[in-house]
Amino acid sequence: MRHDVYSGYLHPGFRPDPDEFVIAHFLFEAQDKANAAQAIAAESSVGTWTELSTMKPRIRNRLAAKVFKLDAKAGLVSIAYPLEIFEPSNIPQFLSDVAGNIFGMKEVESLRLVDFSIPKKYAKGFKGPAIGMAGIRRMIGTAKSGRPHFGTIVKPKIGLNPKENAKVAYEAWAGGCDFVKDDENLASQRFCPFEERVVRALDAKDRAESETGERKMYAPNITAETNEMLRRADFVKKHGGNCIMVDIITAGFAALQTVRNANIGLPIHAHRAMYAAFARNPKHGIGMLPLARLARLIGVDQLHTGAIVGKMDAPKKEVLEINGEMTRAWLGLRPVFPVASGGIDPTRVPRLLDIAGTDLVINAGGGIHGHPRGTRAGAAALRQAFEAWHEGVPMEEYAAKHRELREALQKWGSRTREY
Ligand code: CAP
Ligand code: MG
Repeated sequence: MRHDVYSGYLHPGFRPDPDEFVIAHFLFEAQDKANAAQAIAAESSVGTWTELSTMKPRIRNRLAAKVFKLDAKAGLVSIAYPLEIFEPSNIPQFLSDVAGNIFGMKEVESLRLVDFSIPKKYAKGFKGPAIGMAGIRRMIGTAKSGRPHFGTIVKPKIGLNPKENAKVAYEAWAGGCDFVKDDENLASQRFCPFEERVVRALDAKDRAESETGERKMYAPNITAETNEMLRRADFVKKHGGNCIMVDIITAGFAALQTVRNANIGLPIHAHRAMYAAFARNPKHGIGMLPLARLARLIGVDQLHTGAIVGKMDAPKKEVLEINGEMTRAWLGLRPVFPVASGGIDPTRVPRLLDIAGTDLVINAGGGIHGHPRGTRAGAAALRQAFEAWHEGVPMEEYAAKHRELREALQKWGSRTREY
Protein backbone atom coordinates (compact mmCIF):
# COMPACT_ATOMS: atom_id res chain seq x y z
CA MET A 1 0.00 0.00 0.00
CA ARG A 2 1.42 3.39 -0.98
CA HIS A 3 1.89 5.31 2.23
CA ASP A 4 1.49 8.86 0.91
CA VAL A 5 -2.24 8.29 0.33
CA TYR A 6 -2.85 8.61 4.02
CA SER A 7 -0.37 11.36 4.70
CA GLY A 8 -1.73 14.65 5.95
CA TYR A 9 -4.02 13.21 8.63
CA LEU A 10 -1.35 13.43 11.34
CA HIS A 11 -1.44 16.66 13.37
CA PRO A 12 0.66 16.08 16.49
CA GLY A 13 0.44 19.69 17.67
CA PHE A 14 -3.32 19.96 17.21
CA ARG A 15 -5.43 20.54 20.35
CA PRO A 16 -9.09 19.88 19.50
CA ASP A 17 -11.71 22.07 21.14
CA PRO A 18 -13.91 19.54 23.00
CA ASP A 19 -16.93 21.73 22.22
CA GLU A 20 -16.31 21.45 18.47
CA PHE A 21 -14.91 17.94 18.02
CA VAL A 22 -15.89 14.37 18.69
CA ILE A 23 -12.76 12.72 20.04
CA ALA A 24 -12.30 8.97 19.72
CA HIS A 25 -9.61 6.92 21.44
CA PHE A 26 -8.45 3.66 19.89
CA LEU A 27 -6.13 0.85 20.86
CA PHE A 28 -4.57 -0.72 17.76
CA GLU A 29 -1.88 -2.96 16.37
CA ALA A 30 -0.26 -2.42 12.94
CA GLN A 31 3.01 -2.92 11.13
CA ASP A 32 3.28 0.80 10.42
CA LYS A 33 1.54 2.62 13.26
CA ALA A 34 1.81 6.13 11.84
CA ASN A 35 0.36 5.06 8.51
CA ALA A 36 -2.34 2.96 10.12
CA ALA A 37 -3.40 5.76 12.48
CA GLN A 38 -3.85 8.04 9.49
CA ALA A 39 -5.65 5.35 7.55
CA ILE A 40 -8.13 5.08 10.43
CA ALA A 41 -8.65 8.84 10.42
CA ALA A 42 -9.03 8.94 6.64
CA GLU A 43 -11.43 5.99 6.34
CA SER A 44 -13.60 7.26 9.22
CA SER A 45 -13.94 10.74 7.77
CA VAL A 46 -13.37 11.76 4.11
CA GLY A 47 -10.63 9.49 2.71
CA THR A 48 -10.19 6.17 0.99
CA TRP A 49 -7.31 4.00 -0.34
CA THR A 50 -6.30 6.31 -3.18
CA GLU A 51 -6.23 9.96 -4.08
CA LEU A 52 -9.55 11.31 -5.43
CA SER A 53 -10.01 13.56 -8.44
CA THR A 54 -13.28 14.60 -6.79
CA MET A 55 -11.79 15.72 -3.47
CA LYS A 56 -12.25 19.43 -2.80
CA PRO A 57 -10.06 21.61 -0.52
CA ARG A 58 -13.09 22.62 1.57
CA ILE A 59 -13.94 19.00 2.23
CA ARG A 60 -10.37 18.00 3.05
CA ASN A 61 -9.82 21.06 5.24
CA ARG A 62 -13.13 21.11 7.08
CA LEU A 63 -14.20 17.48 7.41
CA ALA A 64 -11.00 15.44 7.55
CA ALA A 65 -10.38 13.79 10.91
CA LYS A 66 -7.12 14.62 12.64
CA VAL A 67 -4.77 12.24 14.43
CA PHE A 68 -3.58 14.45 17.25
CA LYS A 69 -2.19 11.93 19.71
CA LEU A 70 -0.25 8.81 18.74
CA ASP A 71 1.60 6.56 21.17
CA ALA A 72 3.02 4.03 18.74
CA LYS A 73 4.64 2.01 21.52
CA ALA A 74 1.43 1.58 23.48
CA GLY A 75 -0.65 1.33 20.28
CA LEU A 76 -2.92 4.19 21.33
CA VAL A 77 -4.28 6.85 18.99
CA SER A 78 -6.67 9.75 19.58
CA ILE A 79 -8.53 11.17 16.62
CA ALA A 80 -10.50 14.41 16.48
CA TYR A 81 -13.57 14.51 14.24
CA PRO A 82 -15.12 17.88 13.29
CA LEU A 83 -18.65 17.94 14.72
CA GLU A 84 -20.02 18.78 11.26
CA ILE A 85 -19.34 15.17 10.20
CA PHE A 86 -22.10 13.96 12.51
CA GLU A 87 -25.80 14.30 11.84
CA PRO A 88 -27.55 15.41 15.01
CA SER A 89 -29.60 12.70 16.79
CA ASN A 90 -28.31 9.90 14.58
CA ILE A 91 -26.43 7.16 16.46
CA PRO A 92 -26.23 4.71 13.55
CA GLN A 93 -24.36 7.35 11.55
CA PHE A 94 -22.13 8.12 14.54
CA LEU A 95 -21.18 4.44 14.70
CA SER A 96 -20.78 4.11 10.93
CA ASP A 97 -18.20 6.80 11.31
CA VAL A 98 -16.12 6.10 14.40
CA ALA A 99 -16.92 2.38 14.58
CA GLY A 100 -17.53 1.40 10.99
CA ASN A 101 -15.24 0.27 8.15
CA ILE A 102 -12.09 0.90 10.13
CA PHE A 103 -12.24 -2.40 12.04
CA GLY A 104 -11.77 -4.30 8.80
CA MET A 105 -8.96 -2.29 7.26
CA LYS A 106 -5.86 -4.28 6.26
CA GLU A 107 -3.69 -1.47 7.62
CA VAL A 108 -4.67 -2.52 11.13
CA GLU A 109 -4.15 -5.98 12.60
CA SER A 110 -6.48 -5.16 15.48
CA LEU A 111 -8.47 -2.10 16.50
CA ARG A 112 -10.58 -1.33 19.57
CA LEU A 113 -12.66 1.76 20.24
CA VAL A 114 -11.94 2.26 23.94
CA ASP A 115 -13.70 5.56 24.61
CA PHE A 116 -14.99 8.76 23.09
CA SER A 117 -16.05 12.27 24.08
CA ILE A 118 -18.70 14.39 22.42
CA PRO A 119 -19.55 18.10 22.52
CA LYS A 120 -22.50 19.08 24.72
CA LYS A 121 -24.27 20.49 21.67
CA TYR A 122 -24.15 17.04 20.07
CA ALA A 123 -25.52 15.47 23.26
CA LYS A 124 -28.45 17.92 23.12
CA GLY A 125 -29.73 15.94 20.14
CA PHE A 126 -30.57 13.06 22.45
CA LYS A 127 -33.06 12.65 25.30
CA GLY A 128 -30.91 10.77 27.78
CA PRO A 129 -32.42 8.82 30.67
CA ALA A 130 -36.07 9.81 31.26
CA ILE A 131 -36.10 8.66 34.87
CA GLY A 132 -32.51 7.75 35.76
CA MET A 133 -31.09 6.17 38.89
CA ALA A 134 -32.50 8.83 41.24
CA GLY A 135 -35.97 8.47 39.75
CA ILE A 136 -35.90 4.70 40.14
CA ARG A 137 -34.74 5.06 43.72
CA ARG A 138 -37.71 7.35 44.33
CA MET A 139 -40.02 4.76 42.73
CA ILE A 140 -38.82 2.06 45.12
CA GLY A 141 -38.27 4.32 48.13
CA THR A 142 -34.50 3.91 48.51
CA ALA A 143 -33.45 7.49 47.83
CA LYS A 144 -32.70 8.07 51.50
CA SER A 145 -31.08 4.74 52.36
CA GLY A 146 -29.15 4.44 49.10
CA ARG A 147 -29.25 0.69 49.52
CA PRO A 148 -28.76 -1.52 46.45
CA HIS A 149 -31.86 -2.79 44.65
CA PHE A 150 -32.33 -6.56 44.67
CA GLY A 151 -33.47 -8.11 41.46
CA THR A 152 -34.06 -11.40 39.79
CA ILE A 153 -34.52 -12.81 36.36
CA VAL A 154 -37.31 -15.37 36.17
CA LYS A 155 -35.73 -18.75 35.43
CA PRO A 156 -35.80 -21.04 33.52
CA LYS A 157 -34.90 -18.34 30.97
CA ILE A 158 -37.76 -19.45 28.71
CA GLY A 159 -40.43 -22.14 28.84
CA LEU A 160 -42.68 -21.19 31.72
CA ASN A 161 -46.24 -20.28 30.77
CA PRO A 162 -47.62 -16.88 31.89
CA LYS A 163 -49.22 -18.32 35.03
CA GLU A 164 -46.02 -20.12 36.09
CA ASN A 165 -43.98 -17.04 35.24
CA ALA A 166 -46.18 -14.82 37.40
CA LYS A 167 -45.91 -17.27 40.31
CA VAL A 168 -42.11 -17.22 40.21
CA ALA A 169 -42.13 -13.43 39.98
CA TYR A 170 -44.54 -13.21 42.94
CA GLU A 171 -42.36 -15.49 45.06
CA ALA A 172 -39.30 -13.35 44.28
CA TRP A 173 -41.07 -10.10 45.17
CA ALA A 174 -42.60 -11.66 48.30
CA GLY A 175 -39.18 -12.94 49.35
CA GLY A 176 -37.62 -9.50 49.12
CA CYS A 177 -36.78 -8.62 45.52
CA ASP A 178 -37.49 -5.06 44.46
CA PHE A 179 -37.15 -5.87 40.78
CA VAL A 180 -38.09 -8.79 38.52
CA LYS A 181 -37.22 -8.95 34.83
CA ASP A 182 -37.82 -11.24 31.91
CA ASP A 183 -34.77 -13.02 30.57
CA GLU A 184 -33.07 -11.66 27.47
CA ASN A 185 -34.33 -14.42 25.16
CA LEU A 186 -37.93 -14.31 26.35
CA ALA A 187 -40.14 -12.33 23.97
CA SER A 188 -43.60 -13.54 22.93
CA GLN A 189 -43.10 -17.21 22.15
CA ARG A 190 -46.10 -19.52 21.90
CA PHE A 191 -45.45 -20.95 25.37
CA CYS A 192 -45.53 -17.48 26.95
CA PRO A 193 -47.41 -14.80 24.97
CA PHE A 194 -46.26 -11.30 25.88
CA GLU A 195 -49.64 -9.78 26.74
CA GLU A 196 -50.80 -12.58 29.04
CA ARG A 197 -47.39 -12.71 30.72
CA VAL A 198 -47.44 -8.98 31.41
CA VAL A 199 -50.99 -8.90 32.78
CA ARG A 200 -50.42 -11.86 35.08
CA ALA A 201 -47.03 -10.61 36.29
CA LEU A 202 -48.42 -7.14 37.03
CA ASP A 203 -51.25 -8.70 39.05
CA ALA A 204 -48.61 -10.65 40.96
CA LYS A 205 -46.65 -7.45 41.51
CA ASP A 206 -49.73 -5.69 42.91
CA ARG A 207 -50.31 -8.61 45.27
CA ALA A 208 -46.70 -8.65 46.43
CA GLU A 209 -46.75 -4.88 47.00
CA SER A 210 -49.87 -5.02 49.12
CA GLU A 211 -48.54 -7.98 51.13
CA THR A 212 -45.04 -6.57 51.70
CA GLY A 213 -45.84 -2.88 51.82
CA GLU A 214 -42.88 -2.41 49.47
CA ARG A 215 -42.92 -0.95 45.97
CA LYS A 216 -41.80 -3.35 43.25
CA MET A 217 -40.74 -3.15 39.59
CA TYR A 218 -41.36 -5.54 36.72
CA ALA A 219 -39.39 -5.25 33.48
CA PRO A 220 -41.10 -7.17 30.67
CA ASN A 221 -38.78 -7.71 27.73
CA ILE A 222 -40.30 -5.81 24.80
CA THR A 223 -37.42 -6.65 22.42
CA ALA A 224 -38.83 -7.26 18.92
CA GLU A 225 -39.11 -5.44 15.58
CA THR A 226 -39.22 -1.73 16.42
CA ASN A 227 -42.89 -1.04 15.67
CA GLU A 228 -43.80 -4.09 17.70
CA MET A 229 -41.63 -2.81 20.55
CA LEU A 230 -43.60 0.44 20.56
CA ARG A 231 -46.82 -1.53 20.66
CA ARG A 232 -45.59 -3.69 23.53
CA ALA A 233 -44.32 -0.68 25.48
CA ASP A 234 -47.70 0.97 25.10
CA PHE A 235 -49.39 -2.24 26.27
CA VAL A 236 -47.21 -2.32 29.41
CA LYS A 237 -47.99 1.31 30.15
CA LYS A 238 -51.74 0.86 29.56
CA HIS A 239 -51.76 -2.08 31.97
CA GLY A 240 -50.07 -0.17 34.76
CA GLY A 241 -46.53 -1.42 34.23
CA ASN A 242 -43.62 0.58 35.67
CA CYS A 243 -40.65 -0.52 33.57
CA ILE A 244 -39.75 -1.99 30.16
CA MET A 245 -36.71 -4.01 29.14
CA VAL A 246 -34.87 -3.79 25.82
CA ASP A 247 -31.99 -5.94 24.60
CA ILE A 248 -30.29 -2.82 23.29
CA ILE A 249 -27.52 -4.50 21.25
CA THR A 250 -29.59 -7.11 19.46
CA ALA A 251 -32.41 -4.61 18.90
CA GLY A 252 -29.94 -1.96 17.84
CA PHE A 253 -29.34 1.64 18.78
CA ALA A 254 -31.72 3.03 16.16
CA ALA A 255 -34.52 0.93 17.64
CA LEU A 256 -33.53 2.06 21.13
CA GLN A 257 -33.70 5.67 19.94
CA THR A 258 -37.21 5.05 18.58
CA VAL A 259 -38.38 3.50 21.85
CA ARG A 260 -36.81 6.30 23.92
CA ASN A 261 -38.12 9.03 21.64
CA ALA A 262 -41.65 7.64 22.04
CA ASN A 263 -41.52 9.12 25.57
CA ILE A 264 -43.31 6.15 27.14
CA GLY A 265 -42.45 7.59 30.54
CA LEU A 266 -41.33 4.24 31.98
CA PRO A 267 -37.75 3.39 32.96
CA ILE A 268 -35.89 1.41 30.30
CA HIS A 269 -33.93 -1.55 31.66
CA ALA A 270 -31.14 -2.14 29.14
CA HIS A 271 -29.83 -5.65 28.68
CA ARG A 272 -26.59 -5.95 26.70
CA ALA A 273 -26.85 -9.49 25.27
CA MET A 274 -24.44 -9.86 22.30
CA TYR A 275 -22.20 -6.99 23.43
CA ALA A 276 -19.42 -9.44 24.26
CA ALA A 277 -19.24 -10.44 20.56
CA PHE A 278 -17.27 -7.24 20.02
CA ALA A 279 -16.42 -6.03 23.51
CA ARG A 280 -14.71 -9.01 25.06
CA ASN A 281 -11.56 -9.23 22.93
CA PRO A 282 -9.30 -6.70 24.66
CA LYS A 283 -7.53 -5.95 21.40
CA HIS A 284 -10.38 -5.65 18.91
CA GLY A 285 -13.91 -4.31 18.72
CA ILE A 286 -15.86 -1.78 20.77
CA GLY A 287 -15.40 -1.61 24.53
CA MET A 288 -18.34 -1.69 26.93
CA LEU A 289 -17.57 1.89 28.01
CA PRO A 290 -18.38 3.45 24.61
CA LEU A 291 -21.48 1.23 24.38
CA ALA A 292 -22.56 2.35 27.85
CA ARG A 293 -22.04 5.99 26.91
CA LEU A 294 -24.25 5.56 23.83
CA ALA A 295 -26.92 3.85 25.94
CA ARG A 296 -26.91 6.74 28.44
CA LEU A 297 -26.91 9.32 25.65
CA ILE A 298 -29.92 7.74 23.95
CA GLY A 299 -31.62 7.27 27.30
CA VAL A 300 -31.69 4.04 29.26
CA ASP A 301 -32.31 4.08 33.00
CA GLN A 302 -30.77 0.79 34.17
CA LEU A 303 -27.86 -0.88 32.31
CA HIS A 304 -26.08 -4.20 32.75
CA THR A 305 -22.43 -3.28 33.28
CA GLY A 306 -20.93 -6.42 34.76
CA ALA A 307 -21.00 -8.43 37.98
CA ILE A 308 -17.25 -8.64 38.72
CA VAL A 309 -17.83 -11.60 41.09
CA GLY A 310 -20.09 -13.59 38.75
CA LYS A 311 -19.98 -15.96 35.81
CA MET A 312 -19.36 -13.46 33.01
CA ASP A 313 -16.05 -11.90 32.05
CA ALA A 314 -16.29 -8.53 33.80
CA PRO A 315 -12.93 -7.28 35.11
CA LYS A 316 -13.21 -5.22 38.29
CA LYS A 317 -11.28 -2.22 36.92
CA GLU A 318 -13.40 -2.07 33.77
CA VAL A 319 -16.73 -2.43 35.60
CA LEU A 320 -15.84 0.19 38.20
CA GLU A 321 -14.79 2.60 35.45
CA ILE A 322 -18.06 2.07 33.57
CA ASN A 323 -20.18 2.35 36.72
CA GLY A 324 -18.36 5.55 37.57
CA GLU A 325 -19.01 6.97 34.11
CA MET A 326 -22.68 5.95 34.27
CA THR A 327 -23.29 7.60 37.61
CA ARG A 328 -21.18 10.76 37.42
CA ALA A 329 -22.30 14.07 35.93
CA TRP A 330 -21.94 13.87 32.13
CA LEU A 331 -23.27 16.39 29.62
CA GLY A 332 -26.30 17.13 31.77
CA LEU A 333 -27.66 13.57 31.35
CA ARG A 334 -29.25 11.77 34.29
CA PRO A 335 -27.16 9.03 35.91
CA VAL A 336 -27.94 5.45 34.91
CA PHE A 337 -28.44 2.68 37.52
CA PRO A 338 -25.68 0.05 36.96
CA VAL A 339 -26.89 -3.55 37.05
CA ALA A 340 -24.63 -6.30 38.37
CA SER A 341 -25.87 -9.62 37.02
CA GLY A 342 -24.65 -13.03 35.94
CA GLY A 343 -23.63 -15.82 38.26
CA ILE A 344 -24.42 -13.89 41.43
CA ASP A 345 -25.69 -15.85 44.43
CA PRO A 346 -26.29 -14.39 47.94
CA THR A 347 -22.87 -15.48 49.19
CA ARG A 348 -21.18 -13.18 46.67
CA VAL A 349 -23.08 -10.06 47.68
CA PRO A 350 -20.77 -8.81 50.49
CA ARG A 351 -17.71 -9.06 48.27
CA LEU A 352 -19.54 -7.33 45.41
CA LEU A 353 -20.59 -4.50 47.71
CA ASP A 354 -17.07 -4.15 49.09
CA ILE A 355 -15.84 -3.71 45.53
CA ALA A 356 -18.63 -1.79 43.82
CA GLY A 357 -20.61 -0.02 46.54
CA THR A 358 -24.39 0.26 46.81
CA ASP A 359 -25.39 2.22 43.69
CA LEU A 360 -26.24 -1.08 42.09
CA VAL A 361 -29.12 -3.25 41.04
CA ILE A 362 -27.94 -6.68 42.17
CA ASN A 363 -29.61 -9.29 39.95
CA ALA A 364 -29.52 -12.98 40.73
CA GLY A 365 -31.31 -15.53 38.60
CA GLY A 366 -29.90 -18.96 39.38
CA GLY A 367 -28.69 -17.50 42.66
CA ILE A 368 -32.31 -17.09 43.75
CA HIS A 369 -34.28 -19.77 41.89
CA GLY A 370 -31.59 -22.33 42.65
CA HIS A 371 -31.92 -21.90 46.41
CA PRO A 372 -32.57 -25.24 48.15
CA ARG A 373 -35.88 -23.97 49.46
CA GLY A 374 -36.99 -22.17 46.33
CA THR A 375 -37.40 -18.67 45.01
CA ARG A 376 -38.84 -16.94 48.04
CA ALA A 377 -36.04 -18.24 50.26
CA GLY A 378 -33.48 -17.32 47.62
CA ALA A 379 -34.71 -13.74 47.52
CA ALA A 380 -34.68 -13.59 51.31
CA ALA A 381 -31.11 -14.91 51.35
CA LEU A 382 -30.03 -12.19 48.91
CA ARG A 383 -31.35 -9.49 51.20
CA GLN A 384 -29.92 -11.16 54.28
CA ALA A 385 -26.50 -11.16 52.65
CA PHE A 386 -26.84 -7.41 52.17
CA GLU A 387 -28.08 -6.93 55.75
CA ALA A 388 -25.07 -8.83 57.09
CA TRP A 389 -22.73 -6.61 55.04
CA HIS A 390 -24.61 -3.46 55.99
CA GLU A 391 -24.41 -4.31 59.71
CA GLY A 392 -20.76 -5.25 59.39
CA VAL A 393 -21.46 -8.79 60.55
CA PRO A 394 -19.52 -11.64 58.91
CA MET A 395 -21.90 -13.54 56.63
CA GLU A 396 -21.30 -16.87 58.35
CA GLU A 397 -22.16 -15.31 61.72
CA TYR A 398 -25.29 -13.66 60.33
CA ALA A 399 -26.29 -16.96 58.71
CA ALA A 400 -26.30 -18.67 62.09
CA LYS A 401 -29.53 -16.76 62.82
CA HIS A 402 -30.86 -16.54 59.23
CA ARG A 403 -31.85 -19.86 57.78
CA GLU A 404 -32.19 -18.81 54.12
CA LEU A 405 -28.68 -17.34 54.05
CA ARG A 406 -27.32 -20.37 55.91
CA GLU A 407 -28.80 -22.69 53.31
CA ALA A 408 -27.39 -20.52 50.49
CA LEU A 409 -23.95 -20.75 52.11
CA GLN A 410 -24.28 -24.50 52.43
CA LYS A 411 -25.09 -24.77 48.72
CA TRP A 412 -22.84 -22.08 47.20
CA GLY A 413 -20.40 -21.04 49.89
CA SER A 414 -17.59 -23.08 48.38
CA ARG A 415 -17.98 -21.80 44.78
CA THR A 416 -14.64 -20.76 43.34
CA ARG A 417 -14.17 -17.06 43.60
CA GLU A 418 -13.38 -15.66 40.16
CA TYR A 419 -12.61 -12.02 40.83
C1 CAP B 1 -28.11 -13.88 34.57
C2 CAP B 1 -28.66 -13.60 33.19
C3 CAP B 1 -28.18 -12.30 32.60
C4 CAP B 1 -26.69 -12.14 32.54
C5 CAP B 1 -26.32 -11.05 31.56
C6 CAP B 1 -28.34 -14.74 32.23
O1 CAP B 1 -28.65 -15.07 35.05
O2 CAP B 1 -30.07 -13.51 33.25
O3 CAP B 1 -28.72 -12.24 31.29
O4 CAP B 1 -26.28 -11.74 33.76
O5 CAP B 1 -24.95 -10.81 31.72
O6 CAP B 1 -29.20 -14.97 31.40
O7 CAP B 1 -27.23 -15.25 32.33
P1 CAP B 1 -27.96 -15.77 36.32
P2 CAP B 1 -24.46 -9.30 31.91
O8 CAP B 1 -28.14 -14.83 37.50
O9 CAP B 1 -28.68 -17.06 36.50
O10 CAP B 1 -26.52 -15.94 35.97
O11 CAP B 1 -25.24 -8.78 33.09
O12 CAP B 1 -22.99 -9.44 32.15
O13 CAP B 1 -24.79 -8.57 30.66
MG1 MG C 1 -30.39 -13.39 31.18
